[in-house]
Amino acid sequence: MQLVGMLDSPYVRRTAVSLRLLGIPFEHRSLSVFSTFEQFRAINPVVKAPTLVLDDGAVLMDSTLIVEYAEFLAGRSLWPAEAAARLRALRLTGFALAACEKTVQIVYERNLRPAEKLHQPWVDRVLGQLLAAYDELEREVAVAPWTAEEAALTQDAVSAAVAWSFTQLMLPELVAPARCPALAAHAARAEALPVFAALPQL
Ligand SMILES: N[C@@H](CCC(=O)N[C@@H](CS)C(=O)NCC(=O)O)C(=O)O
Repeated sequence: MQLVGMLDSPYVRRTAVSLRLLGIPFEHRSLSVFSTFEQFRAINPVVKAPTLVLDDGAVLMDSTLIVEYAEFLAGRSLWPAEAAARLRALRLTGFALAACEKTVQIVYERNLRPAEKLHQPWVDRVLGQLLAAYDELEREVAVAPWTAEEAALTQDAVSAAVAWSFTQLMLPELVAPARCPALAAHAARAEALPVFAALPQL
């Protein structure tokens, strides 16, 4: 199987980290949806990263769907088994994915739109949503931090660390670590783990 997309995409990175944690072997093809658009389009006409290319040539996109398929293949999951813990992990992953999406929207607004066409009310709205997602995550993680053990990483712990590192890479001036100390500490611990270090965002 090939995982196509660059690791500076939080969606590609959470997928790659999840596949490794699940023990699913894959070849990583670091193609960009921008600088190698045509090459990417030849693989997936929709040009979305991540894209998983299966051994029979079938193509699957969307990080959550790829991880779901990988969990099916692995016969195990990165979600907690117990109901309350599962719900919490799903809720926190939702915040992490929203933080990824809002970071990407601000980056695209800045990098893809001509400066004179930038619509500041939209950027302000998205930034408010981004900060709300991180504030919610911080509130929860400060009370109940995740384990720092690689073998015990759950999907919410993976996605929150990937999201935080991505936002710090792309928009460090908009979300200060001092605003979310527990989350920043979690991300630092995760980035030091072999599975994260083997799949750096840069
Ligand atoms: N919900 C998707 C989001 C994937 C996504 O938006 N990826 C970005 C890269 S970070 C992308 O493909 N951008 C190109 C585009 O949307 O045209 C997922 O979880 O995989």
